[in-house]
Amino acid sequence: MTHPPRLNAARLGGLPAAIERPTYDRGRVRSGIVHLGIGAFHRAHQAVYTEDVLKSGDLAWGIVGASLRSPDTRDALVPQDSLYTIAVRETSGETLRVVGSILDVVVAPEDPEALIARMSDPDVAIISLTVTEKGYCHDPATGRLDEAHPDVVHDLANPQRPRSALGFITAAIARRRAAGTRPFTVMSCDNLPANGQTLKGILTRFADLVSPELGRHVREAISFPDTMIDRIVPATTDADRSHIAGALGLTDAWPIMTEPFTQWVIEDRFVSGRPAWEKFGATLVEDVAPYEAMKLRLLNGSHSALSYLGYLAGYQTVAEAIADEAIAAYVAALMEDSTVTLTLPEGADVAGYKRSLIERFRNTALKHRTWQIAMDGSQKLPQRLLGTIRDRLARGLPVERHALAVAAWMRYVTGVDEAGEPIDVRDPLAAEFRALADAAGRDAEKLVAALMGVRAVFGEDLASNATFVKAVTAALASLFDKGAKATVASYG
Ligand code: CS2
Repeated sequence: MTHPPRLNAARLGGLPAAIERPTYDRGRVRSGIVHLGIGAFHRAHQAVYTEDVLKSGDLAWGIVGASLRSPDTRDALVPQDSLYTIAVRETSGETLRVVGSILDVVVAPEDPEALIARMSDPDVAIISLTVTEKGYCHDPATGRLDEAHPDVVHDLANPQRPRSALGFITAAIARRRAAGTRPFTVMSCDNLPANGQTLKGILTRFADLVSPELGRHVREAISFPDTMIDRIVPATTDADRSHIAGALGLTDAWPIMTEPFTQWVIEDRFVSGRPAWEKFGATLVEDVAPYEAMKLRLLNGSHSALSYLGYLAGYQTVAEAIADEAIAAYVAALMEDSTVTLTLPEGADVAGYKRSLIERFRNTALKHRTWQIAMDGSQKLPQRLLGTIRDRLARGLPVERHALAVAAWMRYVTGVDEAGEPIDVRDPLAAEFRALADAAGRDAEKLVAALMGVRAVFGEDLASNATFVKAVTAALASLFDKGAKATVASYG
């Protein structure tokens, strides 16, 4: 098969007229942002808001992307001048746009010094991150730095050759401070509760371990806005690549597939300025917490429940799972149960929000795999499900539906599906879960006791809460006996 020529700056003019593209002079754009974790989510979200800022004529905010692990994104993007396509898909059709806000991509492990140098450039005012939950090297149950994490241990011993986001940010802060360069803002765009404040706590502790003066400097000079970020971005497939090549007449090695919906709520706390993202749809507020709890508990909580139950029931994608009316009814009821725990943003139409979530999940043009969302459950459960469970228990409310989602996660991490086939469980604690599951066998009571003993996920309180333990055990026993489809039907 012959491929069409590669997308690049020189070929932009030949794109079909309907495809939006950069209209500003990319050669004049300065690098105001270094983004750590240049994955699909960033390219569908922050990079697009920033593209609109550049198009409006403010050229101070180009993005240098960094991969903290693999060279794949750099290898895909740099040969095409870091340009890429975003395909906004809905059941009725698709809109394409070529984005130019990313100027360059660097691969941290190949040359850690080069990344520290980029981050220390005086033009840089913001370091942003999408490194996923596990990239924070923290204890998910408490939100504190995990000082025994191998990357933390490594980075404290090798401050000039770090591996983790924490190590790179700290090295750049120290270097800028020594050079008298203005401080930057550190903006987390991951799905963590109070992501800015949580990162501040983790990073300050890390810097304190480097030196108390550096810790003080981080506390006083660096700002960490909280953000709520929302857009569904399934992993790109080879079928997507061929489809985009056909539409562009050019090969894009890594186009991004996403939905029309996009939302960004940002705490306005930037020590060295920021792009006017609010002109292009972002909401700047003083307190992100109500938006974030609503999104994490309703969208992501439902997503995790759908992914474990859906996977076990044999559904490949979220759209397939939610098309099962028993699952749809369960998810709607789960969201109702979560809603009472929320302090809503002023003027929020929560009923409309929940309806729109179900619609978004039903988008059949997005092939969002249940397996993709099921990844890293140990890092996701606390903020998506367990916080809601704690709040309901404290009010004496039943927790059966949320317990079913937790039980489905437990059933999933046993690593064997309902047909006896292996499940490729991706999680930093996957091996530990598998060993606990193998020892417990199909005994729900034993498995619940073993997994709830993992304090990094469940904390100190939940394992000794009889109401919760009983609810999870009953749900898990039913999942083992009757399977996910039959079980979910009795929880709607
Ligand atoms: C998903 C999220 O993979 C997951 O865990 O729940 O990536 C989700 O699609 C986004 O948070 C939506 O904004």
